[in-house]
Amino acid sequence: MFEQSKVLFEKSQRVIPGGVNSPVRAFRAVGGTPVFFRKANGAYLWDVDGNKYIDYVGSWGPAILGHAHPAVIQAVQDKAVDGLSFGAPTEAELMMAEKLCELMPSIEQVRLVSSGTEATMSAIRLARGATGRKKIVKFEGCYHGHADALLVKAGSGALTFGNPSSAGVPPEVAADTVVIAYNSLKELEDTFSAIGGEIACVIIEAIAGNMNFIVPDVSYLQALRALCTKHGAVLIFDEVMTGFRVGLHGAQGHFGIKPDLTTLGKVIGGGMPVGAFGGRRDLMANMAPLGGVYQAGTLSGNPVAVAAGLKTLELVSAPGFYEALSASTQQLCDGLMVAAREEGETFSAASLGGMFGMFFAPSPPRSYAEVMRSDRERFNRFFHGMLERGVYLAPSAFEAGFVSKAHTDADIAETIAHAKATFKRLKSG
Ligand code: KE4
Repeated sequence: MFEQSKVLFEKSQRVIPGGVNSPVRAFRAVGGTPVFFRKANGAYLWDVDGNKYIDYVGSWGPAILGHAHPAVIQAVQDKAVDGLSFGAPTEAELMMAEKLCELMPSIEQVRLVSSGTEATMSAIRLARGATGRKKIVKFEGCYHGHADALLVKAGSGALTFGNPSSAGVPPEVAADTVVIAYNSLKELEDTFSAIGGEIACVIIEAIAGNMNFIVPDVSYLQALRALCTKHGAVLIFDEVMTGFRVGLHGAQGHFGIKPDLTTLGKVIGGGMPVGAFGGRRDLMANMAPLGGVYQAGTLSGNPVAVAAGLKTLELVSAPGFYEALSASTQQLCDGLMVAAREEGETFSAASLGGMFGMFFAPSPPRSYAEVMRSDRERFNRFFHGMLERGVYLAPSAFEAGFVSKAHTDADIAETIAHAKATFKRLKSG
């Protein structure tokens, strides 16, 4: 079934570390050989062995319209023939900036970059430059890309400095990153009581999609907002994943909470490399060439990538888009839970907008610790059972899943039928 993928993976490992350009793709978490894909269209993927899959990764979020949407492809082609990159201002990036300010009211000014990592790295630097403070606060289980200051895991105690979660991150860099438990009001309050005046920013996934899927209590986020305001810390919502995925105005629109800065990626590029960070005008005024915080990029605001993003944002703005997407995502989760119950499987699922989480646990986790208690071995067996039946899930128990507008009721029903067969197979050991 995966012969060609095996051949290509063996060759790739000779010239690419681990055979992949991003670690999660290597299937290390689930075992087995990563699948090499040749083509994607709508809700479907085809691998190099000709196997077809219903896709619930969607390139980790960007493919919200379905892959290779004709209007997006046309927009890319139309723009590409006029030049791929100028390294100079273009009207396209102006239009993207205006659209982001329109759809994300907390964003008064925005800078385009080429990835989510660049967006969060720049937002952290801006917060430190604007406040003159060094400390940043992040949450265990949240991922914000691979900038040094964010590759940090919790220290021995919640309030002690962080430790690098990657080789190559100097301890003195990690020392200024405090990592605390997600959705824990007490740890939040204790942290601000202890070091509130030293905190440059708090960066959070307002809906966590990198420890599978957790929607925190709105009261928790409201408390976070109030504490940042009280102590003069910049509140950064990392909406690289949730932006235009959970709704037209992101997680901040869902919760009605205004962060000081927002980072974006994925959907705003429609599958092409676009990231962005933006927010309060007084903060953004610190960015070079206006102010002293430096950030740059050869391909920032690339007109071809922006054309894909603009067309994507135009199409997700259609009336009823998110209502329909939310309904099909919830239909998937409900069907998976019914199938699991019928097979006596301890399983739960939850969704918001076009993203969802699945857990081999009695109910959706509310914290990183609870996520870690779910049965990842059972997930891994489920993952492979579904893969063999033609359903492509994220190759890790700690990733969220994504539904696109292209997923039909028939696709959802077929997925649920495959899940029922897979649960039955799991039961037989
Ligand atoms: P990129 O640099 O990968 O474009 O974005 C980093 C990033 C920042 N913030 C959040 C909330 C993110 O989810 C991400 C990237 N997400 C992962 C999937 N969990 C990308 C997949 C990968 O690393 O290959």
